[in-house]
Amino acid sequence: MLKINFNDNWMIKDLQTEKEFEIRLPASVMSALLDANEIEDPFYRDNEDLALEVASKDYLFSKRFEVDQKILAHEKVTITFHGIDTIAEISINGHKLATTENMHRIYEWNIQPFLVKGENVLNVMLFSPLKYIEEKQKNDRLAGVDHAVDGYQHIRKAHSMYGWDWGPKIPDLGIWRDVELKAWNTNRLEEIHVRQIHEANRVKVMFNVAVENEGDQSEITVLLKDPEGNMISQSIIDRRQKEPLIFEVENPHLWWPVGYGEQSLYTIEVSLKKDGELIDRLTKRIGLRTIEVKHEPDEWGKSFAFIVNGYPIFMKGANYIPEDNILPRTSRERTERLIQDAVAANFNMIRVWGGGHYPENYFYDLCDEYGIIVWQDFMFACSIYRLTEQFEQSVRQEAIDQIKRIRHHACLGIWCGNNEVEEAMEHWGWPKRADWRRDYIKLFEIILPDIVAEYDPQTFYWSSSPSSGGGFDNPRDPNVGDVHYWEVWHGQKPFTDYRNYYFRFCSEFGFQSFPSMKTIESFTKPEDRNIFSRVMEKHQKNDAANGMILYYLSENFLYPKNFDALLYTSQLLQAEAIKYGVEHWRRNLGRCMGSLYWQLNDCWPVASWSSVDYYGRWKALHYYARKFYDPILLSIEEGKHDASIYVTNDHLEAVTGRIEWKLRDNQSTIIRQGELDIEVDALTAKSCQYLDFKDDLQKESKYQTYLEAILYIDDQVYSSTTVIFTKPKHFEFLNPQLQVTVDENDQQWIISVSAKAYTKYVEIQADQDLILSDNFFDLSANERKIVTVDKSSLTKELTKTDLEKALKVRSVYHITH
Ligand code: BMA
Repeated sequence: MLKINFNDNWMIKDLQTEKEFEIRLPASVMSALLDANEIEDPFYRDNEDLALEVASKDYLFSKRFEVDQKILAHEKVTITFHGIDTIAEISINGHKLATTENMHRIYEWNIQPFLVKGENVLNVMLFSPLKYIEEKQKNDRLAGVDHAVDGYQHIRKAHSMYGWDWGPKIPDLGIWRDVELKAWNTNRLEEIHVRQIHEANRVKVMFNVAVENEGDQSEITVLLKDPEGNMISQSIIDRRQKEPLIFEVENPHLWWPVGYGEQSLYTIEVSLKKDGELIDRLTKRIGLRTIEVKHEPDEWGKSFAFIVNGYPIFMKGANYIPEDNILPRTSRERTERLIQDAVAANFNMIRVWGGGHYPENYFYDLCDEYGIIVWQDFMFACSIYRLTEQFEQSVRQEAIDQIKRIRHHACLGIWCGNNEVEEAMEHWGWPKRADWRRDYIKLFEIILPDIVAEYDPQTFYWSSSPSSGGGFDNPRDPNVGDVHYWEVWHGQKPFTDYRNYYFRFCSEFGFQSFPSMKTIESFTKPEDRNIFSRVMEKHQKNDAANGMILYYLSENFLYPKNFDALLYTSQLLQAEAIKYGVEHWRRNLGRCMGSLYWQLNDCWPVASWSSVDYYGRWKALHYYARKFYDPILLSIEEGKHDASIYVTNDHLEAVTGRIEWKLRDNQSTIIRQGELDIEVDALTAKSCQYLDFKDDLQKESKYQTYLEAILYIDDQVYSSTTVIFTKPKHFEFLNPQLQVTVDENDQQWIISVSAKAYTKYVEIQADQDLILSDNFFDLSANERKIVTVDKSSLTKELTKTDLEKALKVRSVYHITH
């Protein structure tokens, strides 16, 4: 088979102005106009407003290409569009091939009959995605969220491109994935479906291979290579047999999520031969593993637990949204950095949220390689969908396209029908219309599970997130299935409210913060730097959020001295809130089996729930996540006058160690102390020590006393934590007089920080972005905290003096001083 990448030499034409620009795919109207300096960066200040005008027009994408006799001689010549965004008419040399209306589909057409020798013209007319939904919504008003352009749910296009409560309204148009030309004769490989049967020390790998022309007797060979690249089995498929081909792999190298073992990947190569000549080949990488979801009645309700290779594993991670609102700006490098950030923060799961788009192949490749399990939503979120015949056809085919593309990946853990549609229909005050409910049940509880059962029967299907199993049966039940918990934040409940629930799996909960000053500088002028300014409000998409941040601020911290201190404090609030929930659920490991906070990343520079901002900068929450998702978590559940020290062990082996605890005053003088040896079984959380401090936490001392706990493993400090017994705003923090020194070895910068008094949330900053081994940490007086930076992670070389000069430190005391 001849395959030609068709991304080069395209033109885009604005049909109103008749202006034309050269482009290379993937490309969008916004990216092309930006590259041609025709528009200003829509992410800067309030430029977003221009985008709706751009998106209200139609554009022509076209490509002229030469075809020679060699190509024309093939029986079939097809053109494959891996992603068209969205409403389009495709034609070749004036012959209309098709119209499209689903960005999530992969389209292919035979163009052989229309090709001519010499120059050919391929046209893709892209029509305004705004006009399209306006029309549809006029005829059939469907409920949805109000922060997106009205009617967005009528089109199969990433909802969040129309705006979300963290996303700009930039409903771009384009050809967002590769285009390929393929030419072949007789036959070709269509697809391969792999299933696995795990037995003691053996995996049976079953293959089903489909070819385009089943009547043709070309020879199909399947070959399996182990993770080192050695061939372990090879066989020719007997085409007369309908049974799948089975390879038995003895002593398999299993694939594990990160932290549990290797991410071993086997390779399958399928080749198609005609009269001894290779005519097509297909390669896939798979992992040998089982991932099941246990959803069974138990003493608390009904579980929701991921069982990987037989072990119940607590899922730790966050929700993933599109990485950029302007799709061609994304890249493998950016995605890899984000996944490395996830791994650095001890994630083992990422949930691909249903209001965006299905990620690129490299996203799943990277998750395979790094050991991140993917919770995959189908792309439906927070809305009613009308199952017209055309819509149903379109989403059926979309599901089939995407399942076939993704199903072989080791990382794929679950298919989920939608985000929050069942919950919205029950609890968001929408009319309970029978036609809406009928279409919901049909799509999410009949059509999609049937398609998953047919095309990927080994992956668990869950109808909605959150859900208790479907059928509008109390989707918010805290004891059944998964839960999205938003009472902290949207409901203005205190952080402590998380402790009232023992969810089986919390797949969403979140808290907003502002990004760092550097990120804000990227889209503002100095005069915009006030959170209520027009520009800052443009970059805050949740109307209630600034008020919410200020409310929680008033509950927890002193009033910040300036804008930068406010940004810093907002990140502390976010980090503390999420830590409160996660530590509690991990202390209840077994009953609760997963925590995915909202949200990992941003699609533009904005105030949001993310822990990593648009530029990849870690907020305080991401450093906190690294600690609260540590596989061995030391945590303190503090009461008014008492505390329990817990250790949660996510490893498959028991852990032994020693805990030291010290009750100290604000100058870190020890009031009481103790130590204990601990042993915590595999996959268990244990309350190791209960401490009663009624006598120590008297009227005044309550505001000056903190508890510190240190966990030693193999006589080395493994981690430490502190708690106070009042809100930070009421604690009498003294001036810590932070001292910083810098040292280096070949690989690392070694920064050491010390304080003259107890302080919290010590942040180290520099001009250059640094990813530190720890940040936003607590510090007792006269104790040295060592933080390292890998030199290889820096974008610019630094000398010791440069770094010493550039370093800035602050802590809770500096919110007001
Ligand atoms: C959840 C998500 C998103 C939203 C977020 C914050 O419900 O599913 O729709 O962005 O809350 O409000």
